[in-house]
Formats: sequence, C-alpha cells, structure tokens
Amino acid sequence: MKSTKSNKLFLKAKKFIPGGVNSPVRAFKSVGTTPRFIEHAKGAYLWDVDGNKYIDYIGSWGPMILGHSHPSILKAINKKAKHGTSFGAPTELEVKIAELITKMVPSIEMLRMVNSGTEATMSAIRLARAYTGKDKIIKFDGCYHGHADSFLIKAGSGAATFGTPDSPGVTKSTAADTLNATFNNIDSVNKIINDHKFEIAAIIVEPVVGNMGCIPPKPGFLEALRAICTKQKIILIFDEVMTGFRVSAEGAQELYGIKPDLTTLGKIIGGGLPVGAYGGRREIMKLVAPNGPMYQAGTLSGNPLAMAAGFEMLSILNKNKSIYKHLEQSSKQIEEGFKDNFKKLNLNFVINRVGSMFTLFFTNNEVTDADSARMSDTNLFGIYFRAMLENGIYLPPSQYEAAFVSTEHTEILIDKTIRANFKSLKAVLHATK
Ligand code: HOZ
Repeated sequence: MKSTKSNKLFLKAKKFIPGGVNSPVRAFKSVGTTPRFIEHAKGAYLWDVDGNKYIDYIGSWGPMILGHSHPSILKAINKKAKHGTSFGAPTELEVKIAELITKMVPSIEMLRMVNSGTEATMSAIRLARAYTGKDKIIKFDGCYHGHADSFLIKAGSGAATFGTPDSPGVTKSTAADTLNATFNNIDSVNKIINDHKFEIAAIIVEPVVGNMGCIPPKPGFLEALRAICTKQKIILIFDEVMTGFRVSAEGAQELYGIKPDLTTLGKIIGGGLPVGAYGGRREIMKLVAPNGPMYQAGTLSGNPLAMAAGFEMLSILNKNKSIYKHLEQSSKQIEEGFKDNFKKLNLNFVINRVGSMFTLFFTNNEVTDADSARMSDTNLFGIYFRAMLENGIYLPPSQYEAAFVSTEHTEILIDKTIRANFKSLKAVLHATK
C-alpha cells in the first residue's frame, strides 16, 4: 500500500504540530508506523490522501454509529449552516436536544452542553465536589476521562499507550485528590473509602471501559458501586462518552440496569461534531451557574451545527431501536469469526466485546482490569495492526483503545475483516517464530 503523500504530510506536520498530530494516539507511534492522512469518509469506509481505501473500525473514536457522512446528518448540518455558525446565545435546537436526551436517558433530568468529553468530566467532578462539599474523587486505574489534570493519574488511552499514565504538569496537590481503585474489584474501592472516611465526593467510572481496550464490568460490580455510593453519599458518575447511545439507546446504564447520579457524554451526541455534556439528577444539576454557584461556561457550548448533527443522529437512534439488535448481530459475527481464526491457528488470544465495541488482546489470560490489559504483548499488537492496515482494515492504533462497529459494516465487509484478521494473525505467528 502506497503512503507517499501521507508520509510527506506527516514530515511537514511534525514541524508545526507536536508529534505531527492534534491528538497523540493517532500518530501511530506505538504501532511502529506513520499515520495515514484521511481525505474523505463514507459509510464504513475511509480514503487516505494516497487513494487507499480502508474499512474503518475507529468511527472517529465512537460517534459514527450510523457510519460516516450519513446523508440526513449532513443535510441537517448544511441546512443549519445557512442560518449562521455560532451565536453565543441560546437557540431552540438546544432545548430540543436536551429534551430528547432526557427522554432517552431517564437518569439525566437536566443537562449542560459543553464542547468535549474532557470538559464534561472535569465539570462533573467540580459539580460533585460542590454538591457534597468534599474534595477527593475515586477513579479506576486505566480508565480515561479526558485530559483534565485530575484524571491524568494512572490514566488509560493515549496516556497508557505512551507509558505516561501520570503526566508531568499535574501538581502534587491535584494528584493527591484523585484516588485510584482497581476496575472490577470492589474491595479496592471499599479500602479507599475506609482510608478516607467522609472525604470522597465522587466515584467516576467508564461502566464499560473503552480506554484500556474494551473491558466489560463483571456481574455485580456496577451494582456494588451504586450501593456504596448511595450508602456513603458519594456521587456516582458514569462516563458514557464512549458507551452512551452506543451499547444501547440509553447507554451502559440501561444495559446493566444501574442509575448513576451524573452521566458524562461526548462526541456521540454531536454526531461527529465537537460536543460533550454532563447531566443527571435535577437536585444536583440545580447547582450549576446561573442557577447555582458551581461555575462553568463556554462560548461554543450548544453550537448550532453540533446540535443539528447530534439531534439528527439521536432522533434516528431513538426512532429505530432495532439498530442495536443489528449492531449486536454484526459485532457478534466479528467476535465469532476472530475466535474461529484463533482456533484454526491454535492461538489463545482474548477478544472482549460489549455490543459494538471490541478489542483483541495479545495475551492468553482474561482481561478484566488495567493490570491484565497490560499483560497484552503490545509488540504483537503492532505487528497485527500493521498487517490489518495493509489488508485494508483501519483499527485503533493502540492496544488500549476499543474498536467500533457501525450500521454500515455489512456482512460482506465483516467477512473481509475476518479474512484480514486470519492473514494478520498469521503474520503475528510468523514474526514470533
Ligand atoms: N484518546 C482518544 C480516544 N480514547 C483518541 C482521540 C483521537 O486521537 O482523536
């Protein structure tokens, strides 16, 4: 596969942009190659500037549930753009999308739009602190909640990919307020709470982790978190930036039947445009300015183009719940196809999947938390990633990210993916001989 133009652009980009990219993981650094510069996308496909065509399993890191360049989402954006692109003033569409989200996700009684998942999570913990009058938060080793200072402690995603789970620049005093427990291990949560009696404002969790690769919660884990938070008057925050409207119409909270106090949402509710939101119980949300004293603001919050794209996508998902059955079926087909390939090649690698999110880990042991995810051989992942790319499959370029399936991934594309997986696993085997 030719990558002359991409390589040229990357060389030039490195002069002006740190690492040549505007978000670290997309540099392909940890998978031993250079990024493809994307020219356009449609349905399940991406085309790069060298004319290569890929079946895309990143889907802009989650939001492309209906595939790229969905006609009615594009139409909604274009129509809105004719009326102006930003006002810094309220619009009717903001009310409509807020109403729709509260209808689709009943635990969200009120919400505030922001511009990214990072803004959503940093605002949510500020709100939890304002509401409880306590300072400390509990997060989970390997979970990633964006790049605000409070979360860059034992963080997943790019931070784990590049071996910088604790970023320099985060002050000691900020870090001291973030306590890390082990995902799927309720004893680790209880221990922290016992050691810090009456100091914990919130527990924030990815209910299905996407940022150490895909890791599902063990039965009972989220239930136990809910019970502890209720008993100890701690705010339970579900970070559903990846899982909201993806693993079901109501997100992971519906799938597992747990009601968090606050939920953070991200890119998905913008249908691919930059958006985030935090919301939850009215009693807590009432503290947000100008209703209450918890300050948070943003000129571009509720941007009309983003609201138009988001409203259109959520309306489609709300009206067509069968989409989730379809996504489950096609994603299951991928899981089973990959597992079949493992058998044929006598391999015991692990594939974790929840709905249309999945990750292949290069380890023979169950992956249930950050430590077991770290057991995965990232060198093998790199070989696999490069082979898949050569075979026209565009995967997240890190072992610590989830792949996403869209409604545009048809049977034919899935068969192609399974065949490419077979060839790429053979390349992994060959390299280890
Ligand atoms: N860390 C992001 C996903 N978990 C990557 C986003 C990007 O590079 O665009």
